[in-house]
Amino acid sequence: NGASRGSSATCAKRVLQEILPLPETCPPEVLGLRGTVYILYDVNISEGFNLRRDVYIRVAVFVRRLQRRRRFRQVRLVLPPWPRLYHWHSQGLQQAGLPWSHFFDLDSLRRYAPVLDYDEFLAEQRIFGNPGAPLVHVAHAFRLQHYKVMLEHGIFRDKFERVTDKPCSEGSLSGGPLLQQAELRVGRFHCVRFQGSAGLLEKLLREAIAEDTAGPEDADDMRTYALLSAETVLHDHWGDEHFWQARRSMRFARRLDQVAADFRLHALATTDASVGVQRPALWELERPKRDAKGGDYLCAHLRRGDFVRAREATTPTLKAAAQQIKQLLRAFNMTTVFLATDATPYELMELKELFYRFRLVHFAPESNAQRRALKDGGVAVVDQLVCAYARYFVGTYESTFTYRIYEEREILGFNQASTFNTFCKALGGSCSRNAVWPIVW
Ligand code: GFB
Repeated sequence: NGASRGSSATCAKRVLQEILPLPETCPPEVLGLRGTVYILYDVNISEGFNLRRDVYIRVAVFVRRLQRRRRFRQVRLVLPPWPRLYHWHSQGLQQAGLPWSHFFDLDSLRRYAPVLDYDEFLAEQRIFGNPGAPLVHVAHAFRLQHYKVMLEHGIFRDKFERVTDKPCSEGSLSGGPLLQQAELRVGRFHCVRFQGSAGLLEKLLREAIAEDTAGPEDADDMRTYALLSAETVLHDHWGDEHFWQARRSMRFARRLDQVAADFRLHALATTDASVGVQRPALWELERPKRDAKGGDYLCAHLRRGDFVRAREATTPTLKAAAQQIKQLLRAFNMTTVFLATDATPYELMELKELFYRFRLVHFAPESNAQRRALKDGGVAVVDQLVCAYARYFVGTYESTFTYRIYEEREILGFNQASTFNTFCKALGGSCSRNAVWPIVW
């Protein structure tokens, strides 16, 4: 009913003026949203920030490919609000339900894959939705689960199946807290045993679409699907050029970049020009290089917290870590170490005492206002950015936080020897090192 739902000009104007949400509706075809398939996804609540970044890449590469299919030309990937993560300890900060724009440059992400922050998704739904019922209908939600036995006759096969032999409900938080969003109403909820790479999700979605589509007249309706526990899904091809394009598009929010750049300037006398890193404004224009020099400091990412207990065999003591850092500083004729760590204030004090002849620099927000603005997740990003520009980097064994810094330095153009380094449990011992996964252009 075009008359009651508004003219195309009015709708388009309203969208452009960004006066959403409106208590009025516009038909989806007016906005070019006809046939749009929204894919929501979520990650198990226990997973940390940096594994979540990797899960994003798996899904973004999949969705970008999916766009090539006629049925999915209008696909949109909805970014799940960041729940308060287990590692974000600070009290008195609003750290639940953060948008992706708090951490990442969405324009940059969007030049790789058609993503929407959750509030943008809601706004899009409201434009053509039913004004009296501000609920979003999720046609199918799939909670992905691992198979109990992965190998069949010794072979790993990509496969999935809906679980019918056990009860399956939305009730629990496992699968992530996405479905706790007040606006979402799930039509059909399924538990699905899933094993394989993201590409297999296309089959899962097509099956669901076929179940929902009664005839050609509603084939073009807009629909929303949710994938829960998306960390179950593997990369289609880990580490190939598509992985790296998606990774390069994950530029941090400019605000965070600026805080890190200011800190590098004031605390470490380092500018982009002095470190030999001049990034083009658009990630697509970046070109391979290996001549980044880095600031006159070493960065160490020293993971503490749960690693001290859960990974005792590979995590160095504070003393052993300090010995290794000092050995590196001497070897590279440097005097300054920037320490990125989730150590407690008490551990930090202990560390400072261990560096009495060297300069130990650590980032902490300069004011309460800055702490409130950055939040724990933003402070961690600043740490990663400062490490990314160091002359030499050493990180923690099997920490995804460390791995994301490796990747950042690969993009910035450092030589591999200055990047892929790992703390050992003790100085001088032989130990397992993190994998070396160089950038592919
Ligand atoms: O990012 P993440 O998954 O890395 O989780 P791992 C660690 C979190 O701890 C970060 C904080 O997201 C930060 O919130 N953190 C760690 C730091 N290092 C630093 C640092 O240098 N600076 C700041 N500011 N914050 C995973 C865990 O950790 O390891 C899982 O998420 C599990 O729960 C797994 O324990 C084994 O990969 O290091």
